Amino acid sequence: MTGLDDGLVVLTGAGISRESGLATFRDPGGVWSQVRLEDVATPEAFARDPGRVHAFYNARRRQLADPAIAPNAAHRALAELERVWRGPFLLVTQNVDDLHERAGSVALLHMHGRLRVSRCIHCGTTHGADTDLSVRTACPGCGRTGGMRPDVVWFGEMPREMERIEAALDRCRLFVAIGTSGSVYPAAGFAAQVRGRARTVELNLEPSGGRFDEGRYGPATGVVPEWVESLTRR
Ligand code: BV8
Repeated sequence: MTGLDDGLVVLTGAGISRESGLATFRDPGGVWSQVRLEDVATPEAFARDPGRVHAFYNARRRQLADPAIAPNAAHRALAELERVWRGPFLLVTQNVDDLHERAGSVALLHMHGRLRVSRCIHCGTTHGADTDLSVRTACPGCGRTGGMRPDVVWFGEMPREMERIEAALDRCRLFVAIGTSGSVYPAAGFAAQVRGRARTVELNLEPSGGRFDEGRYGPATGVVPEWVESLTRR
């Protein structure tokens, strides 16, 4: 039985933000049913048509800035779990929204980058991005235009802080995947990577098809607080 002193890694995906009003990617009506990822979420797409890629991310950034979009009970439950956890704790999110940090999570890592940050291709500096980006946006660092991009990880690009993630996976005794379809690697491979050494749990609207020691299914705002409660009331 894992205790509060063991290493814990939490992986989240778009499902945890669904009840905050942000679409998932692969559910019916999701992001990839509206636009092809090859057209907006690869370096090749950005080189081919930067305006189209900027429009895709500008629309998502504007939606995230809507005051109606706020952390939900699942985000808050994970922030509470981090506060009471005594062992090593790391929350790895595939999400580019900022709802985990707004809920109070601190030991948090955005392996696919962040929507509200921009990066200059010319000088490499990163900057807060709360308004639209375009090819005409001048870099606050070097002043050049044409090089500002969303600081997110596109398909074919290296996910962020993989060494830190691998170290946390190596020492964890409990791994929980929340609101992710397990479609995107390397995140989709984490559960198999720790199997046998850590207890693996899936908290999702429905089974993703991945192998876990335990599964709890239903909307994240119900399932995640209940699971946290089951861990912390012992
Ligand atoms: C890379 C950021 C090399 C921008 C995204 C094998 C090994 C390595 C790579 C590959 C491999 N096979 C294929 C690859 C290449 C590729 C890949 O995985 N392709 C897929 C399509 C097959 N991977 C890459 O290119 C990655 N880079 O591999 O570099 C490397 C490898 C290892 C080590 C070093 C280097 C980069 C991938 C990152 C791409 N960027 N997004 C942006 O957001 O626009 S991916 C995108 O998908 C999002 O980040 C999203 O988070 C992610 C995963 O999707 P999910 O979050 O799971 O969302 P989804 O809609 O799929 O599922 C939602 C789930 O929620 C569902 O299960 C649903 O039931 C549930 N749900 C719905 N409502 C609720 C709910 N659950 C609870 N409550 C609810 N209310």
